[in-house]
Amino acid sequence: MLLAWTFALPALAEDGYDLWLRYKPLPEAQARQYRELGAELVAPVQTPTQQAARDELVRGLGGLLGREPAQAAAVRRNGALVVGTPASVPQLASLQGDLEGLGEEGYLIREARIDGRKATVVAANSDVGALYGSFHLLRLVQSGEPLAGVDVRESPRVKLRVLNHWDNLDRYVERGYAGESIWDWHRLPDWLDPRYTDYARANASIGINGTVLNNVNTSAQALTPLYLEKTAALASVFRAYGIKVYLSARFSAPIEIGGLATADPLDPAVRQWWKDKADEIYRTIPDFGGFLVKANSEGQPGPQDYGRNHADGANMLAEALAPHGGIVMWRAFVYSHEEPDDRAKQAYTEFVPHDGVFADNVLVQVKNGAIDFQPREPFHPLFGAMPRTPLMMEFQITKEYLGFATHLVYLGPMYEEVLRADTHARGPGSTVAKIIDGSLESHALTGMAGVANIGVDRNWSGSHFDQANWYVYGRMAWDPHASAEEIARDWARMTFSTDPAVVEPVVSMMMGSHQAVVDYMTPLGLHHLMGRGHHYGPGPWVEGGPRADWTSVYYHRADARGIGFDRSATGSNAVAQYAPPVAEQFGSIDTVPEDFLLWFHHVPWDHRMASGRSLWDELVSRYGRGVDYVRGMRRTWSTLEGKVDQERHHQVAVFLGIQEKEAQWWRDASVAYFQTFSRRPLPAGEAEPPHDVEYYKSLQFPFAPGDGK
Ligand code: GCW
Repeated sequence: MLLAWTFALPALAEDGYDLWLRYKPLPEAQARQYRELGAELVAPVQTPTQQAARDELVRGLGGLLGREPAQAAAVRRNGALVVGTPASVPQLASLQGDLEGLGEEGYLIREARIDGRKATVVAANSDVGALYGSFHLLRLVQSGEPLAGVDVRESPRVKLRVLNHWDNLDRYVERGYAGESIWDWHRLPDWLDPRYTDYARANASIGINGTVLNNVNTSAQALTPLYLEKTAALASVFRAYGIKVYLSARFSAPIEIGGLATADPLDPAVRQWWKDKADEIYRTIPDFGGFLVKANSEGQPGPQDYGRNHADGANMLAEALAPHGGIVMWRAFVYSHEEPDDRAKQAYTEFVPHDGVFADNVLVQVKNGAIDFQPREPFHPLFGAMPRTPLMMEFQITKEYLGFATHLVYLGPMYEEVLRADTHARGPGSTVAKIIDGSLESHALTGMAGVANIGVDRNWSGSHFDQANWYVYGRMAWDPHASAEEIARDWARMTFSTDPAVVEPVVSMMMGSHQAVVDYMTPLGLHHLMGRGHHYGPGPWVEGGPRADWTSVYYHRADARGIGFDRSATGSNAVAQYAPPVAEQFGSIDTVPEDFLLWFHHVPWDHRMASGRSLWDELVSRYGRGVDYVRGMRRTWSTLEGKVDQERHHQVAVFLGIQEKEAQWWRDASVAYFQTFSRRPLPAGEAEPPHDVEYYKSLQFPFAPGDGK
């Protein structure tokens, strides 16, 4: 009895806190191959980063293989693990030449002879490179990959790989679905929650090297001495893991906390204030990363308040940070109250004229699409349109528009779709990935940002599968050319099991899940149809209110004739912002991919689709297809009962049930609503929505999580 109870305990501990770094014992058949590797570890501990790498290896190999490796200064037996740089481990000096070209953060993993014996080596030019390599090695072992003949050579293709936390100082997380902020500001700087270290470990394991701690809609308080001291405390935890801290800067801070009468970027007193502020920050945090700025967007202050432009604003901050090596990430998510034109065009209109004018330490941070993290958007027309400015990708990891944390939606395929899109900026093959990694226009300063989905929930991300989105974001920031499917496989192996009977069904569920959410929420290029404010649930009927482009009717434009936003030459002509071959493809109803049909065109209800169906029939069938996919995921997941620990299995199963209900609700409400325009019957075999539109409109969710405040 007692024995059974003791054995039952570890299953209870699977609450998701350990993320993909679970290090549970490998099945004996897999563990056997690592016996020698796990016996002896040569890894220095002279610096905090070296210590972090060795701690991780001891923890990881100890957990996976059932015993901690013995630590040694020299290799005494075959098969040992040797980790470090030529400077920290003299035996690695012979690898100096091979390390060339790997840069500050790269590493190699291979077999080599050390001290006359065969060893597995993780070698790098810097401690942080060795830390990244250690995590990679652990991933191989976690996945049961054979190490015989291992030959890994990795270095990041993007320089700044950053999380953006939309966390307020009162711990409220805007668009957060995983509980309140993990930054316990009130108890900082003294109380360093152990969670901060685990956060840093998780990020370092996927190569994330920066974090913006506060919301882009920020209070200027974040820049006061009180908060800088707290930020410095977090930086002191993250430093060992190669992670720099950044802060969102409120453009009007010189007024609010500086006592000045203006924040005009050309005013000498304002410029001096920012220089002094930067000096103060770097006295407190010598390796501070820089500022992220949301200016003149959704009511935030900015240079345009003073008749100046984005470059004036960004360059002023850049000048203050430059002496310290800091950078400015200036967001292109702008749309003004006055601008009556198609919202999708505004960022391009405001930014392209300033190409080449931004200071060297400025990146312009562009959301993946021109509207706002919709379930599917065509790539943002700014990609390819500002060759002389480093453009940083902004992806959303938190699922503001994709079902919050309860829907199982793996974002890897969406990130991949955007990164692989061809802008044709310099002829065919000018992918977004090549703009982000700087290779297309030879930019050395490159970056990717992901809006974090992290909160105090035990499982960090609000659901077990949302951890995969944090994971894939990091891996794609490291390598924007990487494959979403391979990353899903790595994640599933580390997170659930190395058993292919678990991994393959899980990967297949994940890979189709993005298309499914597009289908049941916004098929065929529809967008921005969610509930007002909180963005929970369907709201295709949303109209009125302060501005047209915060409604749904502005975007879908359904009428008796058809549906969709005409952005072709006969409409807003947003297509003209793309390079000519793309503009041509998107601009014609005959050549636009069906996935973007209603994004770019107002299409008659009886338009013939590739399937042979009318647009109306196709639309209804896409909605149904999305719901069916969720049903399929439920079935697949139920077959994994007993193969995945009970606690996590149960929560995923329940969440899939919520997802199915909500997918059905999206489908029913949308079909009922659009039918009032199409006035057509549902295609054969499609169920009538159980309620009329008035019912769906009447549903209210005043306390849905994550709304902006
Ligand atoms: O996606 C929208 C969100 C806002 C957010 C804004 C932005 C932080 O609804 O909550 O504000 O975009 O990206 O600035």
